[in-house]
Amino acid sequence: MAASPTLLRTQVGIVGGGPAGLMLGHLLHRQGVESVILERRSEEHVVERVRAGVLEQGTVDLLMETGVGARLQREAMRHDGIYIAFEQARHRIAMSELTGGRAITIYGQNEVVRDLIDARRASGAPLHFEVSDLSLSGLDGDRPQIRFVAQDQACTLTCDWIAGCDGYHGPCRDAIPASELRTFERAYPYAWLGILAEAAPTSDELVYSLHHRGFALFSMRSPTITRLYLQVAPDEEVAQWSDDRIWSELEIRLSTHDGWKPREGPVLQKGVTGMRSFVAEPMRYGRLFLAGDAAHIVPPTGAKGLNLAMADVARLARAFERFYGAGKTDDLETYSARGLRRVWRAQRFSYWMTSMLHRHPADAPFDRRRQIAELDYLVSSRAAMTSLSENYTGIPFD
Ligand code: FAS
Ligand code: PHB
Repeated sequence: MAASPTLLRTQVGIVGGGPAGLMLGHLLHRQGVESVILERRSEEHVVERVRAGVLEQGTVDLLMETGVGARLQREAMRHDGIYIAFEQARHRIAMSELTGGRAITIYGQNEVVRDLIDARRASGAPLHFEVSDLSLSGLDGDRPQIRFVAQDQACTLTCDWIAGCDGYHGPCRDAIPASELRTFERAYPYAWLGILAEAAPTSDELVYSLHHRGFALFSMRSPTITRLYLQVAPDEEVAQWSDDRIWSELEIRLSTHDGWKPREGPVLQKGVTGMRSFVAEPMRYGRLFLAGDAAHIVPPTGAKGLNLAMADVARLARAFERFYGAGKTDDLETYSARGLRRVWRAQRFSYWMTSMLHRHPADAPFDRRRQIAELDYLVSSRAAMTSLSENYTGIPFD
């Protein structure tokens, strides 16, 4: 490694090449604002990582309006409703009808990431994978710096601003002095075992199911790929679950009296995901702005994580546009407060969906009956279904 670091300069240094970092880089490039994206993992890892699958209306509109929605438009699946199932019966919630036409779109997070990387490459703007030893400094000055190693070369990137889009486990949030940060957390006594299967979906829309053996979710990625989840213990080992055991448990928890059940097929991927709610306040410290999972985590039951990240970077990009375009810092000043209002609304909705649809180990028979009554009320009340629909399809981006 060369003795002296390579010195680099940019307007916005972006840590993290997940959906938040890549989308922010894309929006800034369109505004003529320079940025450098630094990602720790390889391009293959970031693209192949199986995560979100449900896009809110606001996320789809953002991707379309900013020129990275062409493949989505060709390949994604628009869903105007979802099913809620309990006691072996599916109940459809006509979300579009109840929200004046808002819908969800099924398009894998890794497809969004692939489209954004292609756009970044086409723009020629800097995107570095496999960087290491990344650290931040000077956040409370006006020339913050990011030190990192890329291809065995130490580098120092001097920025006007830094965007921490490095997820829950990244270094940016930890760079904020503990005295300046408050965190709020809730861990759930269960996890999700998720599989990707080569099987044509047998339902045209998602099915969220509460069974006395636990939660199950029927989702999809395409006309040939099904995505399914099972509630398991928080410390469950995926090795305990053979494909046969997974399919028989899915059939038990999802099958309905009308004969509906998922079709089996080769399991392409399986993994266990922990469930937590987490919020860091504020979402800004000096010249550092946190966005996406770096600032907040929601349990995936409400399908909000990726969409919150997109809402954050849309708001942050507009704030940078006002700063570089008009020298105004007002939107930068309000970024955190406006972001946290949206985050806590998504936390409330995700907590509600999670508590309503999972078996809690400490549940008493009273809770079981109350849960069924909650679901029965939900699927028989237009007001309740409308409330779920407006939250699930997503509140318009601010
Ligand atoms: P990410 O974690 O995606 O990206 C952060 C990036 O920063 C990573 O690539 C990481 O490698 C990089 N990084 C970390 N440390 C670094 C360092 N020191 N230097 C450089 N780079 C560094 N959300 C939904 O909306 N709908 C769903 O259906 C849904 N399903 C989910 C299913 C699962 C199984 C999981 C785990 C999550 C799901 N989510 C869902 C939530 C998920 O999509 C996240 O919200 C989303 O990935 C957040 O994006 P980012 O904030 O970009 O964080
Ligand atoms: C998914 O398709 O991966 C998915 C769908 C809905 C959720 C979570 C995950 O709530």
